[in-house]
Amino acid sequence: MADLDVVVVGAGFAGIYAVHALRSAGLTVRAFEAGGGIGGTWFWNSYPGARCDVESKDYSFSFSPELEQEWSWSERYPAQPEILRYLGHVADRFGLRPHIQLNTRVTAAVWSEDEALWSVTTDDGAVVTARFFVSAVGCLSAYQVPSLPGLETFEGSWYHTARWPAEGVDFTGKRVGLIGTGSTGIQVAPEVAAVAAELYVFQRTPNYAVPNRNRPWEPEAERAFKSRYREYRKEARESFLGVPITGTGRPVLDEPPEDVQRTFSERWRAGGGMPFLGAYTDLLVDQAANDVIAEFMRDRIRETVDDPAVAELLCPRTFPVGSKRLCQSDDYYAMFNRPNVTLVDLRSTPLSAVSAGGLSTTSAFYELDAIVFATGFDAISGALRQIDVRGTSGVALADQWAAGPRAYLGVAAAGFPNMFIVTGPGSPSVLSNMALSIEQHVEWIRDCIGYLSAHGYGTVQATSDAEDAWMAHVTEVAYSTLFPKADSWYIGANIPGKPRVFTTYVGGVGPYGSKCDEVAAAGYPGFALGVP
Ligand code: N01
Repeated sequence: MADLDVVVVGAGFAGIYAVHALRSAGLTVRAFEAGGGIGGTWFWNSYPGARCDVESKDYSFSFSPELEQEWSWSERYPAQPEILRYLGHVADRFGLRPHIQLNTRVTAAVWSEDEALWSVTTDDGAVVTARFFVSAVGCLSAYQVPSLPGLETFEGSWYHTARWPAEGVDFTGKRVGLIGTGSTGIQVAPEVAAVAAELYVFQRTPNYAVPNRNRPWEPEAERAFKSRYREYRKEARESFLGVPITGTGRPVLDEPPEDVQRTFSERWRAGGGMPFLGAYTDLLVDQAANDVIAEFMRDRIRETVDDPAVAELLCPRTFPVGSKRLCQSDDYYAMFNRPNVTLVDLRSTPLSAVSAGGLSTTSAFYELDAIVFATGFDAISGALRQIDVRGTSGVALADQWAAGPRAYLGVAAAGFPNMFIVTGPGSPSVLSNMALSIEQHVEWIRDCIGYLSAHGYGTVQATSDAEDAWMAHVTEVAYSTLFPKADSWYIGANIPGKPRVFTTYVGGVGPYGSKCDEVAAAGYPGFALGVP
């Protein structure tokens, strides 16, 4: 007899909702969270400037119409402290905290075939057993610090943005080096530049950023919007990205150039990546179409940055727009006009070493008081691979995923009975509105467990054939787009030695949800169901 029905790993958006949904279904649940607070990504990434690039009205739970009505977001794009407050409110409102054990890292999870249960070990040495094991570890949790020779000799302070000190960092008057110009680096840079004596931005690959045009959510607009929230949520679930977007519905290459400029300019003025990239139907599938939006964006960089040489270095050229996460910032490019900001091009002069006083490239030495690493994550599979997960016959998940992470419908790995992965490899996850995708997955998992009980089954596991077929479909859809052209974390290219496999489903949130619903309605074809 297991101690619990379900062990959940993680207490971010996914873990919080899993605890609520599974408990509401009558199951006994405990979540383990490595952090000292709930919030996951939004607990750890408390660096200055951290803000979601999905609008607050979308990036929030939809499961409770009351919650939806009573919570008021202050801004169009929510900042990290507000999201953390929101998640705290959800945990309190639904009485979830007693079921979440903080400061506890799951180190191993082993399936026992004889007993049909998972034994889950935590870093305090405790072992708990459960019928089901639900990973809610998140797609962007295993952070990466590059191995720079001499880092241990640095006499200043260094930080990774995904482990930001809760008390904050005062960079006033400091000489700061920032490594990394992805979504995170682009957010943190202007905040540091505003107070630091000097900011050196060490750029390996320039990135595309669209304006946020962030603004307060005025009470009147909020009231009007909330009067049709339910309808809007339904549209979101059926949409392509988990956010209803209105595009022109036409290919950019069929449009007169002046119409294209007008459309892009309007969307640029309105702000936000999704409506901008969703303006035309061919932008993410046709390189020639993508070249049009890329040149529009490079023109905006050139007109913003005063020094033409710096502007050219900031112009991305090596990957299609949108094939890496489109960054959002109102201040990033203009920041390079400040006298205390220097762009260092690592393509022509790579980093060579860190020493007591600062950072060296192959051509210069930069004296620094602090280094900020915004160098990203071992995404999608990294956090789960850090746990010693063993399925049927003791097979390690890390070995099974040696050629790349995989899961049937992005939720269940073959050979790992009664284990579910919220927004796992093969689901729309990071290329969708995560809040919505998390809800969809958790509800599907809850219903699957409910089906097993109702029909006298005790175990469920994806078959290898179903997993193979699904991942082949995921790959086929991905390779009909421009996504695989980028050396991105989506494809594992940012981690030395990681297999280059594109595992996010880009066939659309709506179609994906329908497929999951069909599988459930048909009695779970592609899964082997077993009696206890
Ligand atoms: O990480 P990244 P991130 N030497 O992997 C550079 C989400 N997010 O934390 O491109 C020098 O994108 C690396 O350079 P290169 C969002 O989904 C969302 O910024 O590999 N540089 C790159 O510039 C996002 O996509 C929000 O050449 C090194 C950077 O570090 C995801 O999180 C905000 C290096 C890493 O960029 C990850 O974003 C923040 C080295 N050795 C994050 N190693 C919003 O919602 C790496 N780099 C707005």
